[in-house]
Amino acid sequence: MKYQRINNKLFINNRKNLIKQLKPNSIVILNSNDILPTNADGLMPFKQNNDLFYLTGIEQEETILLLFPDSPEERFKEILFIREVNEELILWEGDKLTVKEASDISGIKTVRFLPEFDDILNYLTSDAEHIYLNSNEYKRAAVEVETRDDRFIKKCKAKYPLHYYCRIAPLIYRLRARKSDIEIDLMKKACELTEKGFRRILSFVKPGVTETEVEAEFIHEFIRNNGAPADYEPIIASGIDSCTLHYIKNNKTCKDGDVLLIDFAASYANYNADMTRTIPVNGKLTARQKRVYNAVLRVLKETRKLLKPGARLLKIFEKNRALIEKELIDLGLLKMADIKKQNPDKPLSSKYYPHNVSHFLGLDVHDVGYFDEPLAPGMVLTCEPGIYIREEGFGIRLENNILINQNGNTDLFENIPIEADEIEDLMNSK
Ligand SMILES: [Mn+2]
Repeated sequence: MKYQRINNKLFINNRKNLIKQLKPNSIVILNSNDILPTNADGLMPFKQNNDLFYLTGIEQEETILLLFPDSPEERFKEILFIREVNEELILWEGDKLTVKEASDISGIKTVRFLPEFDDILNYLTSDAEHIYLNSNEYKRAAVEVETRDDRFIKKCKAKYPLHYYCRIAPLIYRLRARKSDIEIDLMKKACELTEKGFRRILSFVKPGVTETEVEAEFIHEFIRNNGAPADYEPIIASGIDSCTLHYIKNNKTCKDGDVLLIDFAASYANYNADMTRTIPVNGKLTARQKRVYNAVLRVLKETRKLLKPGARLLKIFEKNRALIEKELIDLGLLKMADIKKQNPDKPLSSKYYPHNVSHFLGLDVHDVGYFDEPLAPGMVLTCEPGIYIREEGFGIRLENNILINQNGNTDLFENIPIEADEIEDLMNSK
């Protein structure tokens, strides 16, 4: 890891908050992600399971967390299991975590090596009533591979069939949705790196540069500042491809007169920012591009006001669509009379605005959280309206990251230029 070690109070508090919600006499077991294969003896880069990271801070593969807060033995209330190192492993893979390092990172006093796991679990289960296990319960997840947690669920249920099994995911998701101060600082750092990347490319983009070069400029800035690209495929889409929501080829030359839609951001210590900006390749929006730009910006500002404690995202989506409809009428793209007759399940505006305005943000880019529950302080959400006009060859999306607080919200992107004039000035002052 390249980031500064995180204060382990974060993980200690996260476990404390989780434990409060367990039924009496419960064991919790979470597994890390697998390292997935590519071809031959190749492997994909390792990405820790975010729930496990949230509770331990450990980024090493084959890690297991076991919590048993009601254990009669103090040393077994929290146990972290890590890989046992040997000389050959160190020769090939370098340092793995020592017991002391794992304990310092996580704040867990009892750290054991993996080969002890089965016996310790066996010893503890006779005192336990409930076993909480983890699975990916994100609504839109489409996972075909079996995870380490999935395999463990089968193994555990086969071995201990008479315990009561419970889902840990809903408890962790509600905790993860509300960020603590330490997490907010990490997210602010991700926003800061994103700003650096954006300012760098503002003085770089001109007709003739390639989308690939723009992507590389961002990554250079993120990595040299100890961050990384956020956990999604960057979208660097010039011209007509600004209308393709998930364009990821990023391989064209940017042309005079085109817009460049950039949906790319940094992560820091696994916490993601998520930014979209749309800029003129030649440093000056055409009159029509600017009209659409300002329409999207107005919708962003109006929708941002709705992100406050107690509000519900599903309701905000409806109000946001009404704001977009008004702008689409003013831009001459839709007629009020047609909107009045529209099928509410298939609003006409979806031709120009086929997505929703917001998602939770955090360790996952589409972070865990519940769209139908009231927003609360500590939640971080995106605000990302867009208008895509394929017949005119361009689309505009703008996306900021918003922290809900007691009184309303704070825009974590307040330092990232968004006004059309400011962006044009910065692009022309190289
Ligand atoms: Mn987003």
